[in-house]
Amino acid sequence: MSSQVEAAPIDRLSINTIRTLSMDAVQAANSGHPGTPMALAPLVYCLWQRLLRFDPENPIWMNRDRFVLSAGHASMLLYSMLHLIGVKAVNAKYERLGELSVKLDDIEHFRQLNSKCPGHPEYRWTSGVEVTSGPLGQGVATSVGMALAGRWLAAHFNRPGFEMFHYDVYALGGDGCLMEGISSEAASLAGHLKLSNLCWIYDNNRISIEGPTSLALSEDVATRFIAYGWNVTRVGDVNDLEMLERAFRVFQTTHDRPTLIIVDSHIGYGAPHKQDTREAHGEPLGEALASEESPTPDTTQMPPAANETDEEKSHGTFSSCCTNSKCRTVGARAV
Ligand SMILES: Cc1ncc(C[n+]2csc(CCOP(=O)(O)OP(=O)(O)O)c2C)c(N)n1
Repeated sequence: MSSQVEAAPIDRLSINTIRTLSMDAVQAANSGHPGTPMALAPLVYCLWQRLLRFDPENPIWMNRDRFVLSAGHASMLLYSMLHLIGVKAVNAKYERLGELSVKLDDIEHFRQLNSKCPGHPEYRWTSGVEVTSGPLGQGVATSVGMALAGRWLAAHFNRPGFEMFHYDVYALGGDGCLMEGISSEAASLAGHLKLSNLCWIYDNNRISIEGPTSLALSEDVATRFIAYGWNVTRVGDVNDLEMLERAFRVFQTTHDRPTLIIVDSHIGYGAPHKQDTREAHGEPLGEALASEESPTPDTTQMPPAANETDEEKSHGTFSSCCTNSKCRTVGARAV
């Protein structure tokens, strides 16, 4: 497996910041799902940083690309992104509030009453959340309707030389989402309608809530989606940003069918004893990774803060988080 150590320092720092912010929030709440945010941090980073057409100042811009976190239990993945890219808040009436959608204080109160970071994402409660998710399959299924709506808007309002609507919809789900019948029905319809503005990302981590997915799932997902009429592509290592970007570009240049990107990842990536285990799915990792029955975290997988370069220390968009004295995201990694 290639390592994200090959990524540029600023990319590496950004990805690890998403990871550690997510881990810390779950730890502070003593409840939640750290493993998938740790695994998929590179994926959301690549998508939001390199591809998504989205204005943090205006999260309700009508032609924005939509990102749907169908694996709603991994909500800290989304909250970390919304916080770090500085998405601004609008209220339920879509009035701009001029403040961050997800403040550090919200993350510190993850899963607590009134926090903008409830256990599962809620539409119109947290700006930047496009779909309420948590019931597995719901987000991916809804994304089909969103892609369909995009096509409808384009057909009704676009004029030659004046394209008002051409947005894409990305939905991220795991084994649980694809096990649910609703996702099969929705995928079939998307294939039938040739919704090429729709991209599903399947987190193929081989682990679910009870243990290995082999306990309950042995179908060939790729072949099933090919049968639905989808374009199917694969990224063998979620830490490979270039391969991820290439897969997303394939989606963007596919104009006759929806795309499924199957991404191999390791739940709880970097946790010395919990990576690739069901425990990483829905349990806090422990007060410090170092106390997790191991004297030291696996620093080959997550560079410690002590090794930060000057460039990393003075990073741009992510700096408001990492330099905040209340935030443990970088310091927590020091060993
Ligand atoms: C319809 C539905 N059934 C059950 C659950 C409870 N549940 C939450 S997460 C989960 C397992 C999801 O597994 P997977 O998609 O592989 O997520 P990962 O372990 O990779 O985070 C289950 C069964 C749910 N949220 N929705």
